[in-house]
Amino acid sequence: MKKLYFAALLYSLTCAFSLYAQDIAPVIIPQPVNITYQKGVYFALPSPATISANTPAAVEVADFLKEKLLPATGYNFRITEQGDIQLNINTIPDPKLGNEGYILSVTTAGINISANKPAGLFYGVQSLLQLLPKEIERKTIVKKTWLIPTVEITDYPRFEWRGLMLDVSRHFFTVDEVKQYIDNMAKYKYNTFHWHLTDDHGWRIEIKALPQLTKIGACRVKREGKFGNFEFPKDGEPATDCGYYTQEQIKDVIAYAATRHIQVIPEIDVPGHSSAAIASYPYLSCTKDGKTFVNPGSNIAQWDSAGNFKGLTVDNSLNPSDERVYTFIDLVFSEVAVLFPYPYIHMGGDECYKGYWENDPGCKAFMQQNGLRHVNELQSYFVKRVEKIIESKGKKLIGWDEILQGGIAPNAAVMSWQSINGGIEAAKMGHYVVMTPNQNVYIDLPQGDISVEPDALTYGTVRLKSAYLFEPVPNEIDSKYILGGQANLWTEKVYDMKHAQYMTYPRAWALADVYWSPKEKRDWNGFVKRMETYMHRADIAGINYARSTYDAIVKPRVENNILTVTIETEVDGIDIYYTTNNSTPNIQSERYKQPITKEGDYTLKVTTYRNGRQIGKIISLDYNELMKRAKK
Ligand code: TNX
Repeated sequence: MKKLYFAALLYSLTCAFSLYAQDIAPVIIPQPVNITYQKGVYFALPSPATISANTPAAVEVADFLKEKLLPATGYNFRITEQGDIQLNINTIPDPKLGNEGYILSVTTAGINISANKPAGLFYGVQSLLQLLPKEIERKTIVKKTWLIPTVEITDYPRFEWRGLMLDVSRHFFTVDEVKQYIDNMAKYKYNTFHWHLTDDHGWRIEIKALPQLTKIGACRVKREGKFGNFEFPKDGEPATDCGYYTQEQIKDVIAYAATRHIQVIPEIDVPGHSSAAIASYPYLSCTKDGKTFVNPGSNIAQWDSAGNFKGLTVDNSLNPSDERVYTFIDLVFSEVAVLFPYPYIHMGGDECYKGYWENDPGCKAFMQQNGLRHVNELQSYFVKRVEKIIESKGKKLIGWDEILQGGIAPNAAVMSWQSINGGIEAAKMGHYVVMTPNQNVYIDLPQGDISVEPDALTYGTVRLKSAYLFEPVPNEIDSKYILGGQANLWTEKVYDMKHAQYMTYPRAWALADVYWSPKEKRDWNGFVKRMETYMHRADIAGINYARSTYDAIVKPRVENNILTVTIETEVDGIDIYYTTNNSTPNIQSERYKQPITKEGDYTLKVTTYRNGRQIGKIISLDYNELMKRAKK
């Protein structure tokens, strides 16, 4: 009888377990190198559960895991000798795992993660967390059996540099927000946080030798609304919109990131983009006219009638012919180099407007004395000086691809943003490269139709699929020079952390696959399915993300003087419905099958459905807008 009862219990438990099967089939972002699993067989976390770790560094990873498991499970994991979850640093390194790889094995008896280095254990732990039911993302206790599918995973990254960049100058983010951003990126095995700390719109890092930088440079006049067209500061208007990190706070962020195996790379953007520094110390510029202000989001660019860039109305570049500028840079990088324990310091170098240099008697004389024929060579002179300063602090220089202009500094690494071409050029000369072409990885650009996306810069669109299909290693170069890639979040038009998350995800999920997973595992349809799992998890975790990938893509063109509109979707299995009579489209509207060719003035309204349920937004484009786009 007892036996029968036990068998019945076992049966009902197995049923219960297999009911969960769909819920927790192994889905991991980024896609592991190799994963096998046994369908319907699980390990259930016991309570009280135990973790073992074989070195002090492994214990740190165990502590991180404990902390992540506690809120939703309520289980107080003890660290013991032979734990239910075992974290082991290999005594004999496994060459295929390198510094960041791991093996994760879940059997009905328990969990084992092994790695050569703590970073690998940490990534094994991230995969384990992703294997747990999505409720693990909750911050309060969930009463349930915590089942983990039995898997064997062998995993290691394709690239050593997997970054996200956050611009905290255009819009400031608090220490807690920055930590939250870092904690989230760690889930997807990103290992580099590029912190864009200075720009025209605010200097955000305390430099003790140069107190004005944060006294003046960290504050701007307050403006609300659409960043980019704000009124210039008025005479005597107080600058009340302030934000910077003290050195203690910077250390705190670096330590927080370090427990997540993320290196923090500081960017001090010189010689352009330096309004905040010049407002603090006007002697740094050629003009020295005291007219440079910490930009609150005003437009300082001038364009001619044909739409070509003419120049800047405010001088925002450092004067490369003035020794005091190098003294300033030395002071800044002395402190930066002590704070940030990682090899690279990013010196910016992008978009330096050289018009003020061209007209400056000092710069002209300096160029003549030094045999510099063009202002690009003057910039190159500047970058080489900065490289010497950075190297004198025991660090390496990385900068945006403009540092190639006029000749690259001898050991500089290049972050290629205008396209991949700067990266190709640099790699061909034997320089290391981080690929960040705006066409694929600029997550400040809209990810869907601009008519339904939030305020954003619009010189391009980066749809999820173009992020996913990005290939960081061009054919013609030696792949050893490509350190990896990043997604860059510029924040001119990113107004708060929720908005930052919306811009980041799902594109940073896609790019996690690009930077971590083997190239041959790239599979768009498979990614879409995994992404949907993560959307549910993000819902529970309270992380914002965009669903723009489900929206229709409207492509108007003019053919034989008639407007023709093609509509596509980037996700398969989605139906498009539209109207041209001003009514709101739904599943009963015309289903899109072929390009729409219709004469006369009309408004196209389009939406998308999947399995009979609306999944995309309604996009409404009137005739003028369609024609405008068709002509582009
Ligand atoms: C270009 S990317 C910039 C940034 C802007 C960004 C906007 C780069 C190195 N410079 O200053 O914020 O475009 O997408």
